[in-house]
Amino acid sequence: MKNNRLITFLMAIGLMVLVSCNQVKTDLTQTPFIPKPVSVTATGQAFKLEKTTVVYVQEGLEQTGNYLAQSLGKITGTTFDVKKSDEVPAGGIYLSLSAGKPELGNEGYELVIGKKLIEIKANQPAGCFNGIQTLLQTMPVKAAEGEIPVIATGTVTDYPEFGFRGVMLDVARHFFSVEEVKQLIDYVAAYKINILHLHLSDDQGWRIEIKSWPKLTEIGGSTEVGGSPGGFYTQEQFVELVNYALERNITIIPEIDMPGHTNAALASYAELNKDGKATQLYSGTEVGFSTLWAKKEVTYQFIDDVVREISAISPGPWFHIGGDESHVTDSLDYIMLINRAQEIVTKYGKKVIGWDEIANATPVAGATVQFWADVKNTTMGVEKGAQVIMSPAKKAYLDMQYDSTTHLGLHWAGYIEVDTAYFWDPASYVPAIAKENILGVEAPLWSETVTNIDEVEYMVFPRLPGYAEIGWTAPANRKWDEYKLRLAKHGKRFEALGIDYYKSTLVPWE
Ligand code: TNX
Repeated sequence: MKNNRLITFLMAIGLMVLVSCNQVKTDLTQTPFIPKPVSVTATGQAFKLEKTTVVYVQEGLEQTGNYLAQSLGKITGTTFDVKKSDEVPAGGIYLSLSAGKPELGNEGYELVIGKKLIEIKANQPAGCFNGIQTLLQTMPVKAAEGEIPVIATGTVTDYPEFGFRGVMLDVARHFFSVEEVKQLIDYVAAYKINILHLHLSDDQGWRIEIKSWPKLTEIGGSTEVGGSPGGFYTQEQFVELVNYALERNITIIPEIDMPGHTNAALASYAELNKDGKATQLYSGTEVGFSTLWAKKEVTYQFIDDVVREISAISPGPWFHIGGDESHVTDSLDYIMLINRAQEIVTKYGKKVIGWDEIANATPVAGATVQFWADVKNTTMGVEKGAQVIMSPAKKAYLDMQYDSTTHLGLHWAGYIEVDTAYFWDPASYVPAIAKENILGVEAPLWSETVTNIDEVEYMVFPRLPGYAEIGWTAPANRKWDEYKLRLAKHGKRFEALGIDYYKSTLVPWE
């Protein structure tokens, strides 16, 4: 008798567990999407991703469809067919540019999940790509052997708060290989990041081939912080990265820092120095000791060649000229050099971005200042007509330590725990800078202490999904207490991807 009661009790528990699991699987509103979409409604049924499911695409969406098929293949370990179709098919997954909703903009989408058919509709391929990322978050990163992923039915309507949602990697202090950068691109694309800013030169290293100035990489690329061999991207490799990123809706912004942070160039070419003597290579971590010489004409020939060659292989609209911490450049020289550099960037068809110090010069039309520390500079930039990228060091610097026990990173701007990283609003962070002046948000990872992709992962995750949400989701929809529960569910995804993340005790990881 006792045994029977126990069995009944256990069966009841089992049934409750089953029901609650199923509820999650059929209630789309329970999916822990990051970034949080504008709206999610559930219809309480389920779509089963079978091996035979076909990805259909409208003309022009072949690449996006292939990306989806590949991603589904990674989940299930099988391959999926991609077929062209101008008609909505009866079943499968269909990508089309038929949203017909201007409010979705260039990057918004509508994801409609039915029992037999999943549709992703957008105005542009980028919107379909974002819809794919949302769809992928309804499934495990890797299904168990024989498991058929079950997707809750319903509709997601979604579009971003900011069109610029970036991450920066400093490949100059430590060099990261093409494979490592691709890995980072994959990780951040899943959170709808659409900008990768590469800090390609600094005192410790020059990381991109310039055919007209070959010693930049031969000499300037030969070391890094700590004195290891360093490295650089050939132009072909850079193009490979640009294309890999573009296939994931990410624009690469190249940065060549000037007039400071230039020791690697000054060590490579004697003529760029005031006294005509090449400096020594540098592998320490001090800043603010180097400068290009603004009064020499060869300096502008150098900038012209560099900007010309890099612009020719950068399809994105921007060129970042750095401009930060030029502590040994005379202030009039600084203004002259930044103004001439801006003319050169404009001549090669690119829009200027510079760190907030460039506001001390005369921002050209269409220029953007990247706020990292100085409110006065940034406000001046806006007064001079520039747009702003918000990268406040105290909130958005991925190289800042989580707390005093973090073994990597720096803390000059403070410790940035996962809640601190999440809890701020770009549009009200600097009261004098209004939303209409803000292009978007970027989280920079400086690499003085970060040497390989595992260490990158540890500093980037789990803060990056929060920055992605700040860039995508309206502030009224963002609450830490609710966000941390969604983030907690992404721990399993990080683990399945092999991402070595910081297990903050502020997040109730599952
Ligand atoms: C400041 S932020 C810098 C970088 C350093 C970083 C370290 C900025 C524009 N300049 O040169 O790598 O701090 O956190």
